[in-house]
Amino acid sequence: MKEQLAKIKADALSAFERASDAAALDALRVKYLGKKGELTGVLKMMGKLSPEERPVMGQLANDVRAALEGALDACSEKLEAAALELRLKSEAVDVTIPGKPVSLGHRHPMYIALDEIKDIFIGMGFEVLEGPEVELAVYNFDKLNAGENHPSRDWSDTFYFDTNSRVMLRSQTSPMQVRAMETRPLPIRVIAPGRVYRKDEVDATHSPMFHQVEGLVIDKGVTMADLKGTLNTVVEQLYGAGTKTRFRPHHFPFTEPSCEMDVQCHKCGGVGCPTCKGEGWIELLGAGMVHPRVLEMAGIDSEVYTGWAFGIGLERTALRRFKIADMRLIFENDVRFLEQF
Ligand code: 2NL
Repeated sequence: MKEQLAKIKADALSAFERASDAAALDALRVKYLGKKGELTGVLKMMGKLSPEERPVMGQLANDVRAALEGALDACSEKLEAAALELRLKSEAVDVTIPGKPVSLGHRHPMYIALDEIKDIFIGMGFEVLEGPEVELAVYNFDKLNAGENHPSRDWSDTFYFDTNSRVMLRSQTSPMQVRAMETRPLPIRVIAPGRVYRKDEVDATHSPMFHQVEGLVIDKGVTMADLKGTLNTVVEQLYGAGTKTRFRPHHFPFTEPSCEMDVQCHKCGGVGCPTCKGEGWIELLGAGMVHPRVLEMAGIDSEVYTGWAFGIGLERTALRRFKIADMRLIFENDVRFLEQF
């Protein structure tokens, strides 16, 4: 029996050492120490021993059990440590592997042009105003001195929401400036960029939705000289120092007098070329002195205050700035086109 116990101990210890994982080790535990295990099998034979031998064998059997249990624990710890090591190795993140390139978008060419214009005006102390694209005709037309029968009110020119022609998609960003005149303390220096809508057929130079920047200055003693001086400064910043401009008389219902401003063609320097259609000049914007009636309707005393205003179409500016031939490219959002800017 003593030999049996010694053999069990030796077999078990070497088997434990060789166990490759926790499941195998557990199977060995059952094999040697379990209820039907080898050690239990030997203990069951204790009854056949003499009373003198029994405690000696009992002690020996207990020693073997303790040795096996100790060895089991040690092997189990070893296996766990090895398994952890393996996991750490296999799950390790190689921080030196180069990352996947992220393709960053960028600003739309027209917003690049808009941001340049904004920067120039902000630099001169103007504030930027934004507001609703769905407007009341009162703000889009009436308060801007466009009379009941003004052609721009036609259903063929304007997108209305109701049959009474009260609610519409704004056709210019001036409604925001009217709100500024009604609510803000004077003096006022603002620009209002944004989308505007007119019922135009789509072609290379027209779109029923386009972008406009309007500007408005109101203060005591403001004259046409301020209009010209400010707009000339803007043009020099946009197109370079020394760029020539000219002002032609024009008509808008909301300004009096009104004008259009041309810049000398940057391509031919004013001689005449395809870019300026032989004119030597390129039309840039419309402007004028705010009509006294527009001031009065906004609650401003036109005997004390005067102002000037302008409006410029952004798409046309961007087309020229980036030498784009067709306005439709601006709105199609084809990345092959947009990525060029
Ligand atoms: C153009 C012409 C213009 C204005 C817009 C304006 C706004 C107020 C009062 C008076 Cl609140 N005028 N805006 C003035 C002159 C011309 O736009 O050709 N736009 C594309």
